[in-house]
Amino acid sequence: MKVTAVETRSVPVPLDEPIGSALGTISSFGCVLVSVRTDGGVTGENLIFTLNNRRTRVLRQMVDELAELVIGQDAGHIAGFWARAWKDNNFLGHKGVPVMGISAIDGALWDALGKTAGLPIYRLLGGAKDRVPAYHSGGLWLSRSVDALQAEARDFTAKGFTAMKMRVGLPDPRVDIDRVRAVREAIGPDIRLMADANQGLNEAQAIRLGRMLEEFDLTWFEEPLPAWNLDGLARVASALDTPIASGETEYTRYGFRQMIELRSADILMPDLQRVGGVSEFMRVGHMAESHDIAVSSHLFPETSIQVLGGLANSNYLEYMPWFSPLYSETLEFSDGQVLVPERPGWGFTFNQDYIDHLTACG
Ligand code: SMN
Ligand code: MG
Repeated sequence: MKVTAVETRSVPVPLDEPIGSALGTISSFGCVLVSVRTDGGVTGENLIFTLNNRRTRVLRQMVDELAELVIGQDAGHIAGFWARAWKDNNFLGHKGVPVMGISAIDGALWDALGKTAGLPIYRLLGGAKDRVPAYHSGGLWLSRSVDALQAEARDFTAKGFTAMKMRVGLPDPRVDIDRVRAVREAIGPDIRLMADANQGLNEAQAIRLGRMLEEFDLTWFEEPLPAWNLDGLARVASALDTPIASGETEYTRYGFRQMIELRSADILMPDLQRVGGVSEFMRVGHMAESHDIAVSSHLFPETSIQVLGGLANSNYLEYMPWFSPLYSETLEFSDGQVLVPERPGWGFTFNQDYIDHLTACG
């Protein structure tokens, strides 16, 4: 089966209200939808995005220009595409937009392979589990008041979530602590709580805040430092009892190899768009497995569920509802876990009517 065409489409996706994290304010996204067509009649789909719909054209152009490396080629030779694109991208570099372009096509090829085989991707990958614990990540933003944090946290538990993540990294650590205390009080001791500083701290601040946070029994303290400071992160990890989770801003097996060698984090959380797609997520996942390190996912719950279902060392799926309306199917939850879809490929297909509506509005 050969690839006949790669089609891309930019779709502006608004948020109901702007949200705040240490990364800045987010009020919308620019999604690039990718369709890889094959001569067998099967089409593989995938999605990558930018924050606030900025530089979406650059991202889309990268996918469009990588298409020549896959058109006319065997659609099932995904590792072959990956290696060709890696070499071809050398001059532009092996992080950032060039890798996102590879990820976009890689994921669409896996979806096409699954649809052709009539199997969900996680089974093509070997199949480790049919459900994965999930945490709610679509709230508890820095922009929320303490009352709103408590109400939102209670709402998540009422909806059946047994884990959730809040944002920290405000200029005054005492304010962060008051907010974490308020959420912990609202949810009680049995609900899992994570805190994400979104790279907003320096090493001294991270250790100080991390020590102040120890009493709240966090499941993890995420991305305390700028993503490039991997040795600093290792020092933070060794100074604290609370596990450190990081990796959403890291790229490929080479970046994660360094994180593992330096012991930068206790939990790795690759992002399908930045790590290099399904293929590279699995390489990183297995590398982590050989070091007894757990792997979580970052964003993209509809697609990440398939890679976490393929890894025995996966722990939490990040549930973020931002792109859910773009799909015709919905995630299925049971007792705080997400069931890995048994439908072919991702098990999620684009809802063309809604996408047409968003395009018309944007
Ligand atoms: C995050 C990622 C992207 C935008 C906002 C917040 C956050 C997460 O780091 O882990 O979800
Ligand atoms: Mg994060």
